[in-house]
Amino acid sequence: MFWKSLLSMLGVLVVSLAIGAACTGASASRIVPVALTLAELKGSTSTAKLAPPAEDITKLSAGYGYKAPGYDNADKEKWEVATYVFLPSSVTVKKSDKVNLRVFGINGDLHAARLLDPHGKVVGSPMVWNRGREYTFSFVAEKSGVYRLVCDSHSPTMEATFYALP
Ligand SMILES: [Cu+2]
Repeated sequence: MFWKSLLSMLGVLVVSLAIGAACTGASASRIVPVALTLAELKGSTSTAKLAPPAEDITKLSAGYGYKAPGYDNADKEKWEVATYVFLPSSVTVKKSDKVNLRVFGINGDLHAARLLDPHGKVVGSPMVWNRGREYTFSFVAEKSGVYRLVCDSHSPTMEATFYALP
């Protein structure tokens, strides 16, 4: 009799737990690992091949760099341009995904970054990333739309987008 009652109670408990889990509608969020690199792309040529830009390109974006002809004493004609980027610069996820980011700084001594949700609201705390360090942070894509990771030190060109699909 005791065992029969105990089994009956356990049966009710199991059914209750199953109904409870179904009613919460909670689905396990998918975890998306993303390794992000803070990088600087560079290009150079000589005045013999191509004239340097007529305007100061560093005024177009804080993310642009320029070294005028002669900056390199070994080559008086060489000039160089650069830009800071996030690599990769776009990632597609789904709404409710948890994005686990590992960020590593290759170039640029300092990157002041913040993550904006699809409505432009800052997600979490602003971050400061330095060269030669690895950082981790996570966010849940609670809304569908475009999340923007913006580096204010190299705005507007240093930006990564996370497209959260519905
Ligand atoms: Cu930056």
